Order: sequence, then C-alpha cells, then structure tokens
Amino acid sequence: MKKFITLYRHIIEQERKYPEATGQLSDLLADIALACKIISLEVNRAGLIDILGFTGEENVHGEKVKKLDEFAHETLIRAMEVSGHLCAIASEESEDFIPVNEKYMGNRPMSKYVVHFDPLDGSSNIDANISIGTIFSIYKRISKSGPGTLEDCLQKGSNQVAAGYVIYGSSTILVYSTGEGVHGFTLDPSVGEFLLFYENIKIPKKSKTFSINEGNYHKWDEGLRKYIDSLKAENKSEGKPYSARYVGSLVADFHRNLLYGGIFIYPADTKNPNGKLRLLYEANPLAFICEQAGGRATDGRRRILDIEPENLHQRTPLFIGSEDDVREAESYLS
Ligand code: AHM
Ligand code: MG
Repeated sequence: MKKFITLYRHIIEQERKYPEATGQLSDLLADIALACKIISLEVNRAGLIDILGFTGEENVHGEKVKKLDEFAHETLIRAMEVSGHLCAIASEESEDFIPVNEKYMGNRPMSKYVVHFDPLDGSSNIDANISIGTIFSIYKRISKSGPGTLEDCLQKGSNQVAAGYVIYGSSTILVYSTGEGVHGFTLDPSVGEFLLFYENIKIPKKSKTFSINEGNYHKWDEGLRKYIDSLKAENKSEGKPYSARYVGSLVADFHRNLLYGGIFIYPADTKNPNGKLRLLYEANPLAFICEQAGGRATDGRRRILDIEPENLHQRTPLFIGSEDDVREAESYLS
C-alpha cells in the first residue's frame, strides 16, 4: 500500500539531514502552507461570494488590485510574522518591504530569515476560473539583529534557502525545494493536509512545447522572432513543430512545463524593455525550483540566480524550462 507522506513530515525529514538545523525554516514552510490553505478556500469560494471586482486601488505597478490579491497578501503576512523567525517580508503587493515588528521577535534570540512572495500570481485570470497561484522564496538575513533592512531583501537568487509555489487549480498543489530536489504535494481538502504526490521532480531535458505571449511578436527583437518561427516550422529530425501552450498564469505555465517539459519565455520587448515579470517575486523562486529539477533559467544571457537585484520590484526577461530548449533560445539571441 502507498504510504501517506504529509508535507510537514517531509519537511521535518529533510531537516533531520542537517543536525545543526534549528527548525525555524520548517516552521516557516508550515506557516506558508497554512496561509495557502486559507487562500485556497477563499479562491474556491470566490465565485460564490461577492468578493470579486476591483477595489478601486492600484498596486505599485499601476495595475488594478482585486480583493483576493489583498486577502492573499494579508493572510500570508498574518500567518508568517508571528513565528518569530522573520526579520522582513517583501511582497509584490507592497511598495516597500515590511520589517517585522520587534514584538514578534522578542521570544527568539535571532529572527534569521527573510521571505518574499507574490501572493496571487495570475490574478487577472480569477474571474475566468483559470488556475492562479502563490509564489514564495526564503533567504537568510544579512544584518545581524533587529528588524530587517533593504539589504536583507535585495539578495541574489542563489542565496535562496527555500522556494516554492502553490497552484489553486483543479486541485490545490504545493511544490517546494530546500535545495534537496523538488517535491510536489496535493491538498486533500477533506483532511486539510498536503500529501506527497511526486518526490524529486525532474524536468525533461528537451521538450516539444513553448509558452510565450505571441501577441507581442512584433515587439520582440529579431533573434527571438526567428527562434519562435523555427519552433513552428516543420522539421521532423528536430521534433518540430512544437506545440504552443500559454495559460497566462506563470505558475500554471511553469508547472505544466516542469512536469512535461517545455520552455516558458517572457522576453524584453519594445513595451517592456526589462520584461514584465519581477526578479524577486517570480523569476528567482521559479529559477531555483527549475535548476533543482535539472532545468535552466536565464534572462537570455545571464543566469537568473546570479543577478544582483537593485530594487524590490525590478523586472527581468525570463527564459525558463527544459535545458536544451533554453540553450537553443539563447543561441538565437546572441
Ligand atoms: P501578475 O503578477 O500581475 O499576475 O502578472 C504576472 C502574470 C504572469 O502570471 C503571466 O505569466 C504573465 O503575467 C502574463 O502576461 P501577459 O498577459 O502579458 O502575457
Ligand atoms: Mg505575479
């Protein structure tokens, strides 16, 4: 009979490999899981209660914010700040980072972590009942004590100690890595537990699928246009044409490509010269997961995880997924 492995047991077993671990990281991952269970309930209820619709406010990127985004942002903060393990939180929905109030740190000698999240990615899809998700990443602080600083928040992605995402879709799933492979869990809503469905996920080295918003074709540079054209041309020996799959929810597009193979691209274009996606909240955590699964993530030239962030809401072009495909795309750009 198949064993049930809950998320919490999995996290604890990973932690046991490190005798010096204090358990703080495990607590934080459990807090994120709890917040995401609450968000999942609210997302499922969204069609029933009148929570949808614009609040009339705009977020720091000038986009209309929906109530569910705010709910997800607040739920994550409420679930995480009381742990005493965090010194700062940075969220896509907040212009500045949030230093964690010292009252929550009082019972801990050292609140050693920083968390970043995109509370509800793909939120423009909510009304259409299309999968959306939460993306998170965790770093160790750099400053020595007290509430966290901007320097604690602006670290390159290779410093991440854990990252993951949750998808609110046909079922709610959580995928995470602490640098020891990538593991996937499905929420059983009847018992309220995330149960292991896939240990050590590996992304296929080469794929037959590309994910990009082709509506922007005429805004791309020539190399990228040639690359996408080559994927669509008949070429049996190279397994082409590829299939196009684009949900428009990064978490959903990324997850499908992680399981089946694929390349996801959000490039720079004439409208978004630095791309659209955010380095800290979207690109870094997914790049960490992708590399842990054997894939590749770059901005077309540089490894995403090596980029030194200069500001919290910095954007980056993103080429992520099956290694051979990302390398082939890069060869057209250079
Ligand atoms: P969001 O964080 O405001 O939801 O925006 C990010 C989303 C991603 O989920 C998705 O990959 C991308 O925007 C889609 O953008 P576009 O509609 O330009 O193709
Ligand atoms: Mg997003």
